[in-house]
Amino acid sequence: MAAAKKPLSSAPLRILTAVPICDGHDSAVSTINLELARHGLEVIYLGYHCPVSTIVRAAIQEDVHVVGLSSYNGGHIVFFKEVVDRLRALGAGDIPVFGGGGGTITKADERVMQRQGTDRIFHAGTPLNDIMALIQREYGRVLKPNAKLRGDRALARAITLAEQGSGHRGSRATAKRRGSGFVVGVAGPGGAGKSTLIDELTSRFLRKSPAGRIAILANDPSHPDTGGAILGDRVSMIYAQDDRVFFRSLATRGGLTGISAATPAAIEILKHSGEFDLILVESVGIGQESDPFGLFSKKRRLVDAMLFVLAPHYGGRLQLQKIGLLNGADLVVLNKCDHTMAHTARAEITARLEANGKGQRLFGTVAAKHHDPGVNTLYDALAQLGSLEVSP
Ligand code: B12
Ligand SMILES: Nc1nc2c(ncn2[C@@H]2O[C@H](COP(=O)(O)OP(=O)(O)OP(=O)(O)O)[C@@H](O)[C@H]2O)c(=O)[nH]1
Ligand SMILES: [Mg+2]
Repeated sequence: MAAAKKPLSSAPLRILTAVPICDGHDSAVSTINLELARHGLEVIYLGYHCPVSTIVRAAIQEDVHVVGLSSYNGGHIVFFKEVVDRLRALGAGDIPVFGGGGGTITKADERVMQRQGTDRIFHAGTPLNDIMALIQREYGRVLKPNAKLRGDRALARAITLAEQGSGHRGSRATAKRRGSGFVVGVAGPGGAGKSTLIDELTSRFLRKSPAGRIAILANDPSHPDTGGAILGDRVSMIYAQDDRVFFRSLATRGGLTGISAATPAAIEILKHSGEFDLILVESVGIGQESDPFGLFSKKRRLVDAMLFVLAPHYGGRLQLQKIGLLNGADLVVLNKCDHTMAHTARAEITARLEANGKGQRLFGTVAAKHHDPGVNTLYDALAQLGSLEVSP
């Protein structure tokens, strides 16, 4: 089946998909996710076993066109209603909710669910092409400026408008100017552990700044042929599921700089809101020549500090020489120090940084391990750099 081609410049439909709490049936939604991305949609997938609060928070912050739930555990009538009710309670009742669950959701159940606010159910046997065509036809509305939106919803819409290139700055009038908005760019090769590390840093922030808020902008690549994307950083972050975290996934939409063209505006929007003490911006997995945050640019540096993450499999000393960002990074992290190659890697990277003569520190971490002492040391250095609150 040929995937539908979409020009990268048009704003793709964004959908949040998830499997409800106490349900591990994720194979259906995984099929649907791939198909949606093949049809040019941007999919933010939350995984299985998702509580209502996580789904609704994500729908609002990601400013999606629609929420799609895949439910096989038999609790659909109650669960879909709770999602719809909570969206409405938080001023986001205009985000439609639909779903599927094969034979476990009957036509009679659907009628009850529709009365409670669910848009529609895709029943067993519905061809995938029909599902895709209907979603594109029924849910692809243009998301417009809306002065009535408040809080995270207003921030999220401002970022959406920036993605559409309208340059709208959003919640200027409501800016509280509490947080200092220290912006840290996080870059490194694909799979080095950027998202895992950001999640662990988030857990330290939430513990050490009990009243503060943190924002995360996570860039992921769009598919070059279809324009679709599975924006997978959100699902790999556990601590980011907290009301004190504002998390937004951004697809690169054809840009090849390592970040979305809307990222600079999104950073401005978050900074300007005054809501956040710390703003972490993850680039897509990058190569030897990239400079996503403009460290070497004559124009403007996008971030206050840059954290470069490497895993031990970077090649050898020669490859290290070629990574330009090792000259510009404020903090350099060797992650996956649980790997046997880490010992040699640490020595090679230390030598590379010493040759720079800029006093750059190398931090060894195992981001996949909770409470890793290396991540603690890294967080303390980051907090010091950004003058963040550090309660014991
Ligand atoms: C595969 C499967 C499993 C796999 C799951 C693998 C995985 N990672 O997902 C395994 C074997 C692990 C499993 C385990 C269990 N399962 Co099971 N499982 C199934 C099975 C056979 C197929 C479900 C499926 O993936 N279908 C494929 C999808 C693509 O097709 P579809 O379901 O027809 O969906 C269509 C639409 O609804 C739509 N759709 C679906 N979701 C979405 C979402 C969106 C956003 C959209 C747009 C569309 C859409 O897409 C399809 C298009 O035609 C069903 C039986 C059945 N035939 O439905 C039982 C079934 C769902 N399982 C069942 C049960 C009881 C269990 C277990 C509790 C068994 C046990 N005692 O251990 C465990 C629970 C596991 C858990 N942790 O939750 C029951 C549920 C009964 C109920 N709710 O009343 C069923 C119905 C089997 C039965 N008849 O008893 N299961
Ligand atoms: N062994 C080990 N695995 C890790 C560590 N940190 C992360 N991982 C694993 O490495 C894989 C990639 O981690 P991510 O955090 O998604 O990496 P990423 O750099 O964000 O990846 P992209 O966003 O796709 O570029 C995941 O399977 C993690 O669980 C670590 O310290 N040790
Ligand atoms: Mg990532």
